[in-house]
Amino acid sequence: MSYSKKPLIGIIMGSSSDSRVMKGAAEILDDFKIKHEDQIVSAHRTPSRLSEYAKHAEDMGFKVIIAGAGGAAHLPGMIASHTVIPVIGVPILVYNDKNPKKADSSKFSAFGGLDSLLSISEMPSGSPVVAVGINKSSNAAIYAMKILANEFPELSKKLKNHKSEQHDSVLKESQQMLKEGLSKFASKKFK
Ligand code: RP5
Repeated sequence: MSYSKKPLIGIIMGSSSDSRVMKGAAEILDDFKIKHEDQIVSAHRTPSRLSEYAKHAEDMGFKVIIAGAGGAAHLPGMIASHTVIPVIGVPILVYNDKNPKKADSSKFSAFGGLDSLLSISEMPSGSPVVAVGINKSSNAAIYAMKILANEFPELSKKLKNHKSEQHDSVLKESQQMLKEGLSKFASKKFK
């Protein structure tokens, strides 16, 4: 089942470095057969693309934009300031290994992703962006589908099934733990 012939969700990220985290959003949307369009838009390396992308998103009829960025993470907020399409920000713990010659310390954000989380969630009044947890791109995808589900009752049904699958899987694990005892259960699960 596909809800629309064209993508209704735009996924953007500030750098190819972010793709390893952002693919989590694509994977869950693919599971639910929701079309999405994916691009790299860097707020500081390609600033002119910000307004171009916002216009493109509106022309495409996107219902939600998922925007991931690390460090100063101004991409989600800047996109939100150019459009009324809801933007879900994914704060990314920067991990850059594009240049293997760099010292290890420069691969990670000095602030462990808190920098991106605060940059995204602390948008000044008037231009809101919602933020999921650090690196939680799959939650951004689920949240985006909840927005779409207002228009597509079948998607709403699928999301309810997803919830009950989560319920059943916890129940199954709990029964297993009850049967085996905690020590055996944990050592089998995390060998
Ligand atoms: C941000 O800078 C990007 O979103 C990325 O998380 C971070 C590092 O980018 P690269 O230097 O790895 O391209 O703009």
